Amino acid sequence: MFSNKEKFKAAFLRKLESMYGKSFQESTPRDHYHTLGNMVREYISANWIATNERNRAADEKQVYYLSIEFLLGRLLGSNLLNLGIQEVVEEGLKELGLDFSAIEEIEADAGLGNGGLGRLAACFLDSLASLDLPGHGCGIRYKHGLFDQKFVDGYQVELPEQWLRHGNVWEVRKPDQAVEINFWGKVESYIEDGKEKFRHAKGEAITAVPYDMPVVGYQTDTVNMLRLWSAEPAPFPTNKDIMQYKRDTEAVSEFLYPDDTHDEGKILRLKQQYFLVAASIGSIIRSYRKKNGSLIDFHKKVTIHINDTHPVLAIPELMRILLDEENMSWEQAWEITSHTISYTNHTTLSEALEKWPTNIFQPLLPRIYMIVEEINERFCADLWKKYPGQWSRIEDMAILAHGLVKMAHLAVVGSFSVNGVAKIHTEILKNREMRLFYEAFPDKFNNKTNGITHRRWLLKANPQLTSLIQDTIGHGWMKDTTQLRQLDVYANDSAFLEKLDQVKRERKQILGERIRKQTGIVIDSDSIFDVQVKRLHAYKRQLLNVFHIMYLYNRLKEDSSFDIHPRTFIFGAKASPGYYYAKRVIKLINSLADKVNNDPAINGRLKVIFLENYRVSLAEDIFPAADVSEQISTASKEASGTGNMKFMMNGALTIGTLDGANIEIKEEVGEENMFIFGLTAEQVLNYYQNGGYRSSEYYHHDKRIQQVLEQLINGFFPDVDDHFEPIHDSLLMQNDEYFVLKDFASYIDAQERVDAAYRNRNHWLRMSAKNIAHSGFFSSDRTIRQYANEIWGLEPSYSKR
Ligand code: 26V
Repeated sequence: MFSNKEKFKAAFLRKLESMYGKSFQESTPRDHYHTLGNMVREYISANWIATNERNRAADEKQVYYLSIEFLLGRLLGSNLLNLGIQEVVEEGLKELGLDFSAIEEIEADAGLGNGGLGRLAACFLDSLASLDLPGHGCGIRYKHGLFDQKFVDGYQVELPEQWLRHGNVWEVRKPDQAVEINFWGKVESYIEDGKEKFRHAKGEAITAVPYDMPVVGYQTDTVNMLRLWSAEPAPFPTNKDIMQYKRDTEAVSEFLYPDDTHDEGKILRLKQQYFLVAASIGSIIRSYRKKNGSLIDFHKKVTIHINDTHPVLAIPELMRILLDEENMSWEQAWEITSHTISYTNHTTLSEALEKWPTNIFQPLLPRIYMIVEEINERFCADLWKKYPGQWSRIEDMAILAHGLVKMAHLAVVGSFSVNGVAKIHTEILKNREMRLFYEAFPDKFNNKTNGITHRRWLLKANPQLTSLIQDTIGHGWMKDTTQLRQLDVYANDSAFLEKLDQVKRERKQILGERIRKQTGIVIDSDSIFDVQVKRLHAYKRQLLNVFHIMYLYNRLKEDSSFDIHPRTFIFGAKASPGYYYAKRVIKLINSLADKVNNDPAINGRLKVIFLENYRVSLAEDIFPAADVSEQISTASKEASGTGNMKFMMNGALTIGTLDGANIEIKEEVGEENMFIFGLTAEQVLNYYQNGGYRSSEYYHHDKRIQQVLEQLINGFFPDVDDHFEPIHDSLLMQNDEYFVLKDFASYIDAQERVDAAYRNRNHWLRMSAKNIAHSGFFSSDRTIRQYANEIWGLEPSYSKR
């Protein structure tokens, strides 16, 4: 039905009529979206079945990527692209008088994630399938994804997200493959064949129902699986009030937790974590048993990768099954488990490290807790042999200590591989945060620098740039992004640079139009588009960006001859609902936007745009339009960053600290093609360790800082009484934990270099071309190949087209 336009049009009209019983004339864009979505899903299903069958029949190892978040965004466009039927569909629809992009807009983003960690999982799925690797996602089908953000008087307001309101064309519910999961209850011991055994009894059962979504590889027949679990009442007697039981059950998969830093220790979150793990492992083992019978070789055929510590209960859960259901000895069960699990750490922020109070953990998961206790006892006994007498070392490494279960310790102890997500992050793990573990198990630790799928973030998001690259160097780079290097020589080719300029201009106009529609504000496409889009966090330092804008504003007001190239500062950021400091920064950006955009003296030389509800689909319009990429975290704090890579691939120039993957961007493209500033990680960590920073000195010695800080509290922002006082105080009274004042001068200096560079149009375009040419390393295909070869031991197994 997609082999040519005519067939497509006929099939589309037939499908529309059969689905809706309406004529084409009466149909709505939503009907068109659902019709097309269903056609595409049906088209996928033959390969989906074939891939599943191949997996069942073949003896290859399978990887299951367990993640509490999958931030997928929209799937229609990316599926069409990967299937290679985008053109037929777009042209066919056009002949029917329909506009594909309007139809695409109907699809709700699948926003089942907070930010970097969830989006990384989505990019990895795309790469796994595109590289023909047998790797599948396991997650939770949250009824409500990350909240929708609105601004009311400049303040963030959160609304429940509703992605399933009109159904999800990509999913298939599989009630026959449901798994029962038990919470609460108690552990009973009994004797069988002369051996003491345990079972979890009198618990409260809930049913996990899988919804499967196809993950389509690019130009290949491989279609992998993303299995998302939904919580439903189990058909078993309960002594609870039936309505209460139903509510409690469904609550487990109702909401994504909107925090990505603070470990709140909420019981519902622990329930979600065990729910994901027990359902996923239950179904993995069921299909493994069907094929192989015994689980003796499980670790040779299956790797379970845990995305951060959220699914770390996979370790005791697998132990439980091997011990209680398979009757294995502890040693045998441990051998299998600890060779099955691999783990990625995504942050060194201490407030994000999960630690569960045992008085919450034990009653909810009594058998799992017992197993964790035994893992801990045996681990500590081994340490005692290795480090006799070193009590404090052992105490620091224990999994259970001071009434807490330390999830990161459990993850390191129970897995065969521990990786960080950028070189510097892995070094900080090895030498600081996890030093004791690195000393004990040096071979487990490795680095896998993050990547992004160039298919969504370049081919799909930026067809204009894609065509230009294709016209210039052909299409080999689409399968092997290192070939983007062939663009290097064109960085000196003025005809190429001219076209690159055209592409950027067009994308800036598209974004400008979207901004005008959304906010009513008209922006200048000839201005520098200076963009910071990411979650709002103190360590990401949106505040530093704000202070630069305030400084420019002050200069322009004071000195009419102050000359800058016009700039449009674009922000997108959600703050966790309970993170009051971050919410104040949101209000500050909005207040600044009001001030700057409405001041006639500024005469359009500065504009500040804060786009509501930053999400994947909006991001796809932002990255291609950016000139400047703001990656300005306090060095050592941003594990990797992945937005930095999306900007680079779309030809934006980075202004950034030597943090996370910025360092590797510098290695790839060269310092001369970006704008580096600020303290290094080493300097920051030394200050934390030894003291010696006094923020007030910077306040007293730098008039620019003084002025900006005063403006937070002196009525400069008239609509806010004392609202920015906590920001002011965090910088002066609390000694500026994130070194905003310390890095201010160096940042301003780097921004002056940006301004100067942009004024030399050819020079700028050359740098932009260099960034694109050297971005190939950051494709998640490279990252996933490394995971497959160096951690999972996977081979691409399927036929290629
Ligand atoms: C952490 C926590 C802590 C407990 C409460 C709930 C919760 C939910 C999510 C998270 C994940 C935070 C870690 C994270 O997102 N890290 C980001 O991972 C990106 C992908 O590796 C990386 O590029 C970013 O630098 C890193 O901040």
